[in-house]
Amino acid sequence: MATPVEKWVEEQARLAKPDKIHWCDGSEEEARTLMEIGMKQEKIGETPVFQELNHKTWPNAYLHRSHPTDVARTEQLTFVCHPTKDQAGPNNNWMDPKEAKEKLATLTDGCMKGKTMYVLPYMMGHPDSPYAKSCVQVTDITYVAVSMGIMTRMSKNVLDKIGNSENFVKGTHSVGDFDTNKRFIMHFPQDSLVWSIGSGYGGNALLGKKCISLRIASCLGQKEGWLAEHMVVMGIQDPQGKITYICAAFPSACGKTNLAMLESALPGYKVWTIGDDIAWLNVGPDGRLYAINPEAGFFGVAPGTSLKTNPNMVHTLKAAKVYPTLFTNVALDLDKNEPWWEGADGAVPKRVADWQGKPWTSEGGTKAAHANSRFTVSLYNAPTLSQEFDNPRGVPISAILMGGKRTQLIPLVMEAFDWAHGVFLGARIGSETTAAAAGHIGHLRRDPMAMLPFCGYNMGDYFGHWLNVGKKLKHPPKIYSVNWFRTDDDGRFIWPGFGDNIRVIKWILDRANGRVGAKETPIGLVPNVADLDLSGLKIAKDKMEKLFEVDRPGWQTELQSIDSFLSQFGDHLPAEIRCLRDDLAKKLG
Ligand code: OXD
Ligand code: MN
Repeated sequence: MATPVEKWVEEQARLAKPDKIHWCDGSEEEARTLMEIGMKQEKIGETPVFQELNHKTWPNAYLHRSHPTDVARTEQLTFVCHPTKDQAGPNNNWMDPKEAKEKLATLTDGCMKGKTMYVLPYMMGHPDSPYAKSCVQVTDITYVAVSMGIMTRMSKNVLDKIGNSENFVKGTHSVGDFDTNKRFIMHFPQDSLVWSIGSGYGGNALLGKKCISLRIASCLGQKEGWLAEHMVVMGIQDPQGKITYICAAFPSACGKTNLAMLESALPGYKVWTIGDDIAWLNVGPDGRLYAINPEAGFFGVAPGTSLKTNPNMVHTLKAAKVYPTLFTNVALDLDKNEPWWEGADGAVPKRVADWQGKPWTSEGGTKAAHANSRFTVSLYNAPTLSQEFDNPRGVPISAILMGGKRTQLIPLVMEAFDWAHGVFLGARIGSETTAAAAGHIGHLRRDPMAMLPFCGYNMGDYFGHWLNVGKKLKHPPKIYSVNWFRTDDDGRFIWPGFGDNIRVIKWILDRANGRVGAKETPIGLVPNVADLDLSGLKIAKDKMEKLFEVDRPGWQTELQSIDSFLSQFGDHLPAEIRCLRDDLAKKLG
């Protein structure tokens, strides 16, 4: 008798009509075979799917050049198909599930003719974790199969674990013919299903990532009483050797990966990485909030990564202990056959091919690497990997940081008065947009908890769910708004960021341990500048103070912008959030 997984795979194959079906086991050996196929047989246009890089200097590294129209998440083509539009909320594109499935079935019909269908059984989370989810994806490109091997815990054991159960999250994926008019990333929370066609880009095609671990998981979390969040999870070891765990939510390309493996500028502090993008947060038996990272790899932005900005990532990329390391849409140093990007270490190479393989010079006014070029690498290669990474119970969280890229107004750090106020801080997070999603760059967009593109249901209800989770916590973590990106009158960043962010984190740990006080302002609790460890930093006192001043007229304008954003959620916006908003208005006068 066929198992539910086998039946589902048969159904997918009947529709997509592949020549062959290959069940993956996630092994290193299998990855090598898939890389060979990607280098020798499979092509996107005229370009092989993989190209071997210089393994003397970049062990086990490969270059992937995507279809030129397929370089970022396409939010306009991403849908969440709940039975009603209201359930999806104004934060999601919505299509009736029946209509969506008919559309996708037409596009999928025969889309794998002449190709192999790879079946990927994988876990999000450690297989022994009570919080993990069993998943199965089908795909028709080696790039996705290998990337999923890096990013998840893929193994045939998952099939045994699922056994005769219907309880697994399904992902059906095909690159189709990369036609943007036939590209859709559709989510069906009721069926625990993601159906994606027409794109091979990470966030659109590695379905375990944004689609399942955030959009589908957020819906599961709402039902089951937990939170799926766009957050870093990290441990900070203090000079006494005590490790405190925190989470941090930032929109895409705001430095989450750098933060997750930061090299401390303060002596005696050390960061241990658990995750750089996604956290699943559950209320533990002791009433504390526990975090796991459901992923097993990094899918990070390459440009700007160097020994100066993120030495631990450079070491990770060269470690090659586990699985291949993939570089997508970076430039190529033609003399050395090495990956290159703007902001990489060393001088600009003499002969460079850009991300599309075209000859490039620095005089041409274009970037050699795509602004959203990426690396995909196993977390097990990271020298900063936390010993708790594989702990099935996760780690207890003492503080949650939330922030965005704001060049004005928002203080460097500010503590919420309590959990509910923290939810309000998170609900109004805004960020100047980056290259991780297709569209304009540099506009302010509200991005609550950095989840706007990833919350799989009405965000008004999501704020309510956050409030409810808080009520179940006996020891809720403190919530902080942070902003590393304030600029001065000349447009220069005031705060050095990167390894110096540990100074802000130290204050947060000091707060958690009751070692320092804070100043109450209408917007939240800010540090007394004297309590921040600024040793060795040269920032003028007036500039430092500017980082914490409350600019009332600026906040009045901000409040209007927050109001117009939150008003779209209508009755779904919890009364508690409305009260907190009115409170803020009153305090600002
Ligand atoms: C990502 C993103 O890829 O947020 O992590 O876009
Ligand atoms: Mn992300």
